[in-house]
Amino acid sequence: LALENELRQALQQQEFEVFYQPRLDVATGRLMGAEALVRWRHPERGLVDPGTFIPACEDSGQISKLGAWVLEQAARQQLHWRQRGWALTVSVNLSPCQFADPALLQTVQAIVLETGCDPQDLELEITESVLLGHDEHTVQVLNALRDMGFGISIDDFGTGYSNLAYLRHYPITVLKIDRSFVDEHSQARPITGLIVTLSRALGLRVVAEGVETVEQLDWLRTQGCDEFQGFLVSPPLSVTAFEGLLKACDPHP
Ligand code: G
Ligand code: G
Ligand code: MN
Ligand code: NA
Repeated sequence: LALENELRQALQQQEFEVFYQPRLDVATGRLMGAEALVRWRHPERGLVDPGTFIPACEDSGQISKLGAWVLEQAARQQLHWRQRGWALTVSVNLSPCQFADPALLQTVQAIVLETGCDPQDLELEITESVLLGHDEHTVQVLNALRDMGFGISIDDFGTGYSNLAYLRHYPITVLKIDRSFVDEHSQARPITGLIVTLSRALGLRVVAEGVETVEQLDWLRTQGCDEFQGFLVSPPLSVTAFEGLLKACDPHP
């Protein structure tokens, strides 16, 4: 309960901050986009990772509010960068709990109107668990988000449900390969080739996560993977640090 109150207060007192991890084209190394990842700048505990407070937000019914705040920040940031000549696709994580909220669509529509963002410049990351129920409500919400223009990616792809038939029932645009399949020491590495083949067959883009070494990147290139993110290039960065990277990539866009 203490953490619950603390989180509510943190939202009011603007203690949350959005970090961005760059996403690059595998073939050219060009900067294509960024994943928005929330952080909590706690007055005493410093920068707190989401792994500790996102579950608490989900359990206490505050994730819709926090999720909406992150989406709004990301939308404004995308517009700001676009106006300065950096055309980036910004992706935002949606918690499965946000799909249980009947107000999700209304909330997203209000953010689009308020910010004036173009949903085609944004991508919503969902997990396979969102698709498991296969309920009509989820299908309708995802179709509506896709119709608005949002890209829809499946995060941590390959770690959830093994029935791939569901992919055809949802308006998915991107598969994000879980980092466990990218690791050269993993027995599961051949799965990556399968996911790339699968995404080609379905007309989806494919993004590898957790790329930490040049060997992994070279290997992803041979697999025909489209984009990647990971510590090899950069961890998630504050806006200031991310803009430093933008200027280093292209000082006069
Ligand atoms: O950098 P990393 O520690 O940021 O993220 C840890 C986990 O927290 C990841 O699984 C990530 O998807 C999740 N996460 C980060 N930001 C958000 C967010 O804004 N919303 C949701 N639902 N999850 C997030
Ligand atoms: O579940 P999701 O994919 O949204 O989580 C993103 C998480 O992965 C964040 O915690 C982020 O900090 C972390 N991450 C990003 N790049 C790397 C990487 O190259 N290696 C590892 N181990 N974690 C990474
Ligand atoms: Mn993600
Ligand atoms: Na992921």
